[in-house]
Amino acid sequence: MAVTDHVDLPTFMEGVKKRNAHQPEFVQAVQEVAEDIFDFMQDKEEYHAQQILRRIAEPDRVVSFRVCWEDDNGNVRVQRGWRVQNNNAIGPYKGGIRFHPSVTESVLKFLAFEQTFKNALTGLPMGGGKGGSNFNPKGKSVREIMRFCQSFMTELYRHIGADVDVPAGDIGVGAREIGFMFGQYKRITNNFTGVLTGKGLEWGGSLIRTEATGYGAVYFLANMLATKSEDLNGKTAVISGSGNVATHAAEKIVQLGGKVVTLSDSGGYIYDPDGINQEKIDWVKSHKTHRRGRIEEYVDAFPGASFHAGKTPWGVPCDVALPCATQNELLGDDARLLITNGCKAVSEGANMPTDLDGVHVFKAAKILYAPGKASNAGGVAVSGLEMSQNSERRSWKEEELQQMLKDIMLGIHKSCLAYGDQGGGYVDYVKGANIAGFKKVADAMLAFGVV
Ligand code: NDP
Ligand code: 2IT
Repeated sequence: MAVTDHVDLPTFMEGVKKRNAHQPEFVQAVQEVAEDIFDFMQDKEEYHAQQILRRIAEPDRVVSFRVCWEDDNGNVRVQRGWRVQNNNAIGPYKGGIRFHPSVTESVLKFLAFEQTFKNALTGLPMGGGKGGSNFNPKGKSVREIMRFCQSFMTELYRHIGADVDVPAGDIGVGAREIGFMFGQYKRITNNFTGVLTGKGLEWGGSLIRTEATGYGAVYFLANMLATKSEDLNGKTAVISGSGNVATHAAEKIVQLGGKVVTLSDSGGYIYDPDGINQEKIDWVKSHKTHRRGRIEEYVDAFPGASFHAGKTPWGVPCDVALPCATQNELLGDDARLLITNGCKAVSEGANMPTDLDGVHVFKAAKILYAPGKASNAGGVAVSGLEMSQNSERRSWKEEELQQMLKDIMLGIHKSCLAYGDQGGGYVDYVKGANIAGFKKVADAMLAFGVV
């Protein structure tokens, strides 16, 4: 094969920026991956010649559509919906749906790009996709949410399928919304098929899917600590968010003997010096999901705690930290503060919660730092197991699934070690995850030729 002129990293990124003007989250996600992949590709002519990274960083397609719905007062409302199908080299597109006013094409493109590597890391046959809308579920009635979900699916159904693209939940989309969307899909197509994951247990869902992301992030954290002959027993944990991922991460930390002292939402964080035990976690789950309340009301229920309006929890001293809310919620200064306060390990439950400056701070300090694409992969992994169960038309037992989740998280940890071990007791988990995820997708793409 002829040796081509290789573009260098800055030139590559210039092109990404130019082609994706005004999409800062997408550019950020590509930059974080490209920093490691350019190193790795140095002596791999075929990846350069076949423009593999350039191709992975160009979604297969982005579908954008109008979503109209009527609110309870009879007003017509108009939202924008998207499905980004990033890459299906190793399996059908797979990834969640997010409903949040901050959703843009840039956010969904970054999430679909990250999902491509994450899904490869699970070892299951899933490509990368993501979808969503700038619809804000806060303050909406359940019937409004139902009408929105039905309208969203009335367009989305043309683009998905059990062997084509299988969406799931993400911020603002849980079992209830998946139910409304599945109901509409089935109504339009007359097909009862595993077209979504995160379904209810009565209609094709999998045990432990709800818990899987948070539990998996803590298993990954425990795997990292084990490399230093440490565990979670007696460790203090700072967690952000108070949704699905945050509450289940908190639950697993408590089960493994740790003490969780913070949770948060977009209004601020609560600090509970006595520890957020299972009873308090159950209160938060019910408060946030059924009553759709705010985290600040925690201090009324548990007066030993304090609420810090408009702040993130990274200044609270801890041994381990788990950002589990949203992207770019942990900045460079937060990372420096965590390290100054003695934080030893960070496991990302959210997608890209640490900004590029923060990532560089964690890497330079050589702490145990797991990027979301490795540590939060437990959720999509159990989604993959839900797909297998749907194909087999049967349900596996909880113990089997718990063990599979643990094994998959351990497998991802091993892959990170294989490509991220820097010697001298330091593992660069970002590099390990990026290379291991990239390699699998890249090798599949090479097999397919220029398509
Ligand atoms: P939920 O909707 O259940 O909870 C989201 C939490 O994050 C809420 O506490 C919410 O606070 C907070 N949050 C959302 N947006 C913002 C924002 N812009 N600023 C501050 N806080 C915010 O979502 P999940 O728990 O499912 O998702 C959390 C993260 O985990 C996301 O990054 C998601 O992509 C990622 N993830 C989720 C997986 C899953 O299986 N669900 C799998 C892998 C990753 P508020 O109530 O105020 O909005
Ligand atoms: O970011 C993620 O991995 C998810 N929101 C879960 C995706 C899925 O298909 O289960």
